[in-house]
Amino acid sequence: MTVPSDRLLITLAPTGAETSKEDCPQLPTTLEELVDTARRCEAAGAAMIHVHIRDEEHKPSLDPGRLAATVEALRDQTNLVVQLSTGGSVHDPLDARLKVLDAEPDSCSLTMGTTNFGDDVFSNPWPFITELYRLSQEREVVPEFELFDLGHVAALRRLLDKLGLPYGGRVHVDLVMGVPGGMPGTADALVAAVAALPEAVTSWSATGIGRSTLAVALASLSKGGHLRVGMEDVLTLAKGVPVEHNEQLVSRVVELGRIAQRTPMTPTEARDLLQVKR
Ligand code: KMH
Ligand code: ZN
Repeated sequence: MTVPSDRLLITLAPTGAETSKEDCPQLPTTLEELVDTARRCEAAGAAMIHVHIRDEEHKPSLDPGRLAATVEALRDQTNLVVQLSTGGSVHDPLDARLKVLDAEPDSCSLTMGTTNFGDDVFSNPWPFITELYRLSQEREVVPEFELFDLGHVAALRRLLDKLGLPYGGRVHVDLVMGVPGGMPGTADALVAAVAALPEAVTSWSATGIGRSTLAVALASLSKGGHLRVGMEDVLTLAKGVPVEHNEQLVSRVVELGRIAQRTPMTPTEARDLLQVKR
């Protein structure tokens, strides 16, 4: 199957690690809430899910048993491509982040460099990047390269030159824009980042954090890119209007895609695009 070029991959990032349940009770943090969100967002047009999990106190967790149970539940109750975050929270140790692959997801995020992250530092030293990449090749997990900055584009080029192509042979990138400390969430920055991508990149998506969400989504559609949306990245629909459910964010980009004459990709098409194992 070759996925037609008018298809739009929508990746749902429903939870993240930064927002607390206290501040945002509608954030899906339990397994039940996550699966329910995933089902609703799949029905609305999402094809892949980028997953961060929480513990029983709703705090970010990389517990191996919980991760495995989450992958199993999402596989059981949705057809979505399941991508686990290896970024975790800024407080997670590197060894726990490597162990995420033990849960055997279809895909994993792989951030291409250290970045200032608001008042914190999101640490991704080069030896960690290469170890995680080798592990993803060995375990046959398709990485999604997360680029927070233009320097991360150069790091991706270096990684591919040194260690070859990912499992499956496709190179899928997500531009994460508008993080305080990373590249700005603007059309100009998106155009510059896309122009700099290595030739080996076969598909790319973009997401704009907070108020940059719409500017980035529209710029990405204009450049033929795909989209990531969800409450990991944005908590308001407009100034003072909170997101009540992730489905609202998916539905909004489905509508933007319709205007841009892009049809949401099915999970089966996404599997083909990314060449995930199952
Ligand atoms: N929570 C951020 C520190 C990823 O999922 O790979 C890292 C992050 C990236 O969200
Ligand atoms: Zn994430």
